[in-house]
Amino acid sequence: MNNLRPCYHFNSAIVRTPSASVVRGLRAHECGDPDYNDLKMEHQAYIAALESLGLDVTVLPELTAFPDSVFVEDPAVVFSEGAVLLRSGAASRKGETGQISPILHDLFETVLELPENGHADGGDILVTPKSVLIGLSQRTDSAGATGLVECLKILGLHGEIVHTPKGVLHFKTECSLVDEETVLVTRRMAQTGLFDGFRIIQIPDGEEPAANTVRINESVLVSSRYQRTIELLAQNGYATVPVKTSEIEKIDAGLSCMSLRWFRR
Ligand code: CIR
Repeated sequence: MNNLRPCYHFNSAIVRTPSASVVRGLRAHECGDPDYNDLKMEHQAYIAALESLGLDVTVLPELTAFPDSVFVEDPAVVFSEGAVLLRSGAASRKGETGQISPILHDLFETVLELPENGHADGGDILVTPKSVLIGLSQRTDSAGATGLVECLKILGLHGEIVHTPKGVLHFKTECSLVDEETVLVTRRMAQTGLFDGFRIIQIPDGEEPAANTVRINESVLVSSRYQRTIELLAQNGYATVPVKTSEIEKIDAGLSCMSLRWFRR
């Protein structure tokens, strides 16, 4: 990337207030609906954590018609260089792109769009210092990934298409970048070999959902549910900010999916 700042140096974020309809959010396995009030509290604590790390947070209004719209990471991807509007591979989420478009046009000079035949979710995009990894998945197809690589080129960034392991919702469901040369990954993700050039910290078995952390400036946001992962990160020298995720996890979500983050010049 043509970018000398670490790719986790952020000063801005966008989030969206969860609507009561979030309890009908998509999920791969049924483990009960989330409790709306508890989920709202988790979301407020998440915003407070972003602000405590120095981010200026734009909070968008709730959208009843889109139960999963609290997961703003999926309909777009943003960089200091510009934003790209994506198109979800999940039918009920396609309309979220049009809903996030106006604020991106307000905040970014350059806003690009995927070609019409492609699908891609932001949850499949992992930004690393050398390239933007795009995981093919149930939500991101090769037309979408190829279109995204073209958009990234226009922004001066390099995209690389990889395969999300079968059965994993999004590429980032099981991995995150914790510093410029280190990733936190599940055993399944480590075995793909995709991160062979990185130092790998492997999630303790049984704590797989903890892999979706977010490095922001000097800290790592991590789910407070996974004590062994928090200890592992601390042993490796990372400052952690634990955030509750009990309710959002019921609809297959982790920490990265609830915000778009970038460094605003
Ligand atoms: C979905 O299935 O689309 C939502 N229930 C969860 C989205 C999580 N998004 C993400 O990790 N980027």
